[in-house]
Amino acid sequence: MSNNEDTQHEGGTGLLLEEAKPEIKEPPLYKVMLMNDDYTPMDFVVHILENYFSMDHEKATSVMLNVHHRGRGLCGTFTRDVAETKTVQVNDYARTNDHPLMCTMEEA
Ligand code: TYC
Repeated sequence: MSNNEDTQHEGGTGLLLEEAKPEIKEPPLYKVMLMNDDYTPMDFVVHILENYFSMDHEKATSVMLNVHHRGRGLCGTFTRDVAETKTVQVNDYARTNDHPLMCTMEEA
């Protein structure tokens, strides 16, 4: 089949109309980060990582300790809406429990 038959249609008008090429791009991804602070209990951070980021206890403990020692750490990488929802949920939950824990997002 020629390119003409494949993508262009004359449609009886005398004009050749080329089909728009579907442009499918991956959505941009965002990193959700946890910040260290001096007051949030370690158990609370582990609980957050298990419940909002589906980590098992061992992984959650290792990520929490990484944040504790290095200042910040990655919880996961998500599309924008999911990253925004998780960031807001974690900050709201921390504030509800009177902890200063900070969760942020940034472009991956
Ligand atoms: N630094 C906190 C403590 O010593 C624990 C902690 C870890 C806090 C990770 C926040 O994102 C955090 N209790």
